[in-house]
Amino acid sequence: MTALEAKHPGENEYLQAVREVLESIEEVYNQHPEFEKAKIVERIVEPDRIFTFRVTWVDRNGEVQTNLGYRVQYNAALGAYKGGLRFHKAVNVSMLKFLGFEQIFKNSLTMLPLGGGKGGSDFDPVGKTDEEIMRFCQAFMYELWRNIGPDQDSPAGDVGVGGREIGYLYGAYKKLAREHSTGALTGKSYGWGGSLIRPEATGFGAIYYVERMVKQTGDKMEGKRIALSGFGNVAWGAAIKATELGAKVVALSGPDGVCELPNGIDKEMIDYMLEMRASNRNKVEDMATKFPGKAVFTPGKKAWMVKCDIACPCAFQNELAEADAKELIANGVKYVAEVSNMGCQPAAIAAFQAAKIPFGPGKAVNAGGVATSGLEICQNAEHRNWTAEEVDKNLHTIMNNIYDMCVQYGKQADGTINYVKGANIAGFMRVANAMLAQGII
Ligand code: 2IT
Repeated sequence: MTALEAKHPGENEYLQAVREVLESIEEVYNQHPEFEKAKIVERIVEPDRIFTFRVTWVDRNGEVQTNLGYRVQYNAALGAYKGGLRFHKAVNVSMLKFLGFEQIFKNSLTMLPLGGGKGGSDFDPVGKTDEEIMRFCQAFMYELWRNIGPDQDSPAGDVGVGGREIGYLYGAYKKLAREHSTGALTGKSYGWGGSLIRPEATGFGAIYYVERMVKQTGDKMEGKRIALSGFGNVAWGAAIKATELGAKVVALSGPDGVCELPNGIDKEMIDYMLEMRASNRNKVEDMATKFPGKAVFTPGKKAWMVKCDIACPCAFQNELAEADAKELIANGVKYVAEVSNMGCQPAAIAAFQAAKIPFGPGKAVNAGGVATSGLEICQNAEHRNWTAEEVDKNLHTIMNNIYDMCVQYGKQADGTINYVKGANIAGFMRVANAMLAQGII
């Protein structure tokens, strides 16, 4: 870590993600001198390569805009690079390196043949028109198309990139590459290569994992109050599945504040989340304006002020701080599961673990998204569309398997489960063994 900090000063998210993994695997790693000999850790922390490129496009006023685009191809020991694209004004190399690093182990946990990658741009979708988004996606693909493909690197969505953006990106890719390689991008719409359940998959998978965490303690989902942060694709899928299992979604949030939902969320409100996302306004207050009384807006506050049994960050890295953890604990939270990547700050995780509150880490909890991207690639390769039931059944099996591996590797002497440790060791071992078998490359 000292060497890495000196080599990559100021890359705080990246260093945070690496530190968490190295601390978790240290003991197991040291039992494998062959890993040490092949310098697996020194190699795995550095991406295979990073592409950085200029993206120039014309906005609605005819003005020329310039953004930066990136693709981090991190590790291909298990398969072609796979991971989302993030469009957000704060995107930089450190953020994409942390996301790409996490993706290696997450993809490993799915047991599918997926390497790790991530990409994106500092393009800010907030307030943009549909045409501006299309032109930006096309300009982004002018640069990226040569470096992706079903057997090379397959991007998907992340924050700021959903079905609409994937459609524009795929259209541009196909035109430039002159081939219909559907597996070059996932998260496509149904009808031209997309998979049923992919939009819901991150949220559904997360709730399948949470359900196991709850059952582990002899408890049940029914009647549980669950606070979600964000209101995007991930929170949407989690809200559907949590409601279906009889839990009550009591909070959603946005950069502008929190909406408390005293009676839980209903179908109309869940559908409205999609409109809120499509509007590019990025304001959760719109929910309270649309459903007065059913959603009560408080500006400037986070979802964690709302009393709940289960807390699920679904928005952005480091969104849940130590003070939030203390407030949740004081309000009686029973389970915490990260659905966003690295949603909790290290001190918040330490606070939950010290209070003996089961804590599920993002790379295990949210792996259903990329797992279903893997299933989309399978369907593309065999020129077939699976039914929703078939996809959901596969997703559920994968999440159960991930949960079981976390328990296997994370069981502590006192009988409690350290899910962070379990996920990191299980994810790491598969990649490390593959790297070892494939030689020094
Ligand atoms: O963080 C993630 O796992 C994603 N944004 C989804 C990646 C993917 O390739 O589906």
